[in-house]
Amino acid sequence: RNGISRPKGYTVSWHANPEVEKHHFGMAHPMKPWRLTLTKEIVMAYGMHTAMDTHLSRAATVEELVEFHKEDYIDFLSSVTPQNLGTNYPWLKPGAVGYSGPFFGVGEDCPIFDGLFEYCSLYAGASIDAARKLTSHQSDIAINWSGGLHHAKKAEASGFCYINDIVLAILQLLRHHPRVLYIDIDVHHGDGVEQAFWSTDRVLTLSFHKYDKETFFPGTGPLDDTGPTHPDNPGAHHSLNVPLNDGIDDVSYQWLFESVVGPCIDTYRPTAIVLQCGADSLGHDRLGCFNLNIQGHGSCVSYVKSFKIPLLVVGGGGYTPRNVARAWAHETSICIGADKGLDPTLPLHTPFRHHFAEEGPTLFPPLHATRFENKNPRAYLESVVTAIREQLRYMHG
Ligand code: V1P
Ligand code: CA
Ligand code: ZN
Repeated sequence: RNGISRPKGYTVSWHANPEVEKHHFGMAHPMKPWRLTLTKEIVMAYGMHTAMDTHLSRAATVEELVEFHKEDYIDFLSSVTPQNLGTNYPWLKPGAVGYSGPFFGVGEDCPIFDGLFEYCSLYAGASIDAARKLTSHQSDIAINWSGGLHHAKKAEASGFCYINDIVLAILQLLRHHPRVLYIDIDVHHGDGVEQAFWSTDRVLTLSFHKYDKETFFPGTGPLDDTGPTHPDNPGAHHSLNVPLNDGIDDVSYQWLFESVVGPCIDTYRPTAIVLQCGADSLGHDRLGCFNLNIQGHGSCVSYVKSFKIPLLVVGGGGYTPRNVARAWAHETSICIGADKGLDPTLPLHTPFRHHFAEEGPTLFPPLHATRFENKNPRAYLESVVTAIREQLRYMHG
């Protein structure tokens, strides 16, 4: 169907567990795990699952989670429920006073919902499995759209992220790979991953994001934050940040991405790459402020894939579910090399077709007039590229 067949000469694996999709952060919360159901429906409607090794992922074990996270934080995540929250953790009760116990980042952004630990351990297990498929040479590209939760810290949930599956996956890759490049195209700064590998030269982190210290979450990731610069720190110069303003479009973003990522790969020579594909950098995202189309976002995946380096692809943000599903389905097609042959009319039927009614059943809806004005002049983008190339010169001391 649709001319979909297994890619010749390489293997793509898909890691997912439908249990993840059933969890709810709460009605008003922008993170909707069911966007993964929508993604899978498009992928299957095109027949793309027949071109990949599909794996039902399992929950990460506590032993695996504590490779990065603090044990008391994992104890907390695995035992807290909406019902016992107020009783067992009185300091987390709204309005609690006079207690300075651990906070673990719980709150409006990171609520305690039913099945929280199952949700976390399943998306983390999928990223760990995906990384192991790469290290065992059973896959060339491994995909986990439920992962990419880049803000989680050692002992703190942050920005809708509880477990940092990316850090756990990179730790797996580092068992076999001398150098891992992490690239993050989510509209937010990949602060948790950057911080985790702040002190090593075996991971180069590179995040593209909207940056405004005062008004845009998480407020970190200016151009000159390249890692602790004291001379005996091997991690110095191994964090790269590309801060952007509102409204960047496909043409600018693609030029910028290739002008930055190309030299990073040439200089650092990674033996594995992790690409976080947060879809909140698309136009019309509920939280984002960029103007990328599905094609522009996907061109980042095509470019990274073209280097033929073992690749782990993960999801991340993305708050307009129908567009998240379009983007990640399109990017799945790029991974299996089917993007050129894909019919742009979504082959969807009820009950899923109605989710795409707003723009019609197309994979590539054009942006409409309500988009953000592009506040990234060419001269600004050129200055960023120059600065990054300058920073890369420090990398080998
Ligand atoms: O802006 C904030 C915090 C809460 N304020 C006190 C400052 N939080 C953001 C978090 C965005 C997280 C993005 C995660 C990712 O990078 C990876 C999965 O995409 C936030 C926003 C916002 N507009 O930035 N939280 C919420 N909106 C929110 C809205 C409704 C209900 C709960 C949270
Ligand atoms: Ca980013
Ligand atoms: Zn985001």
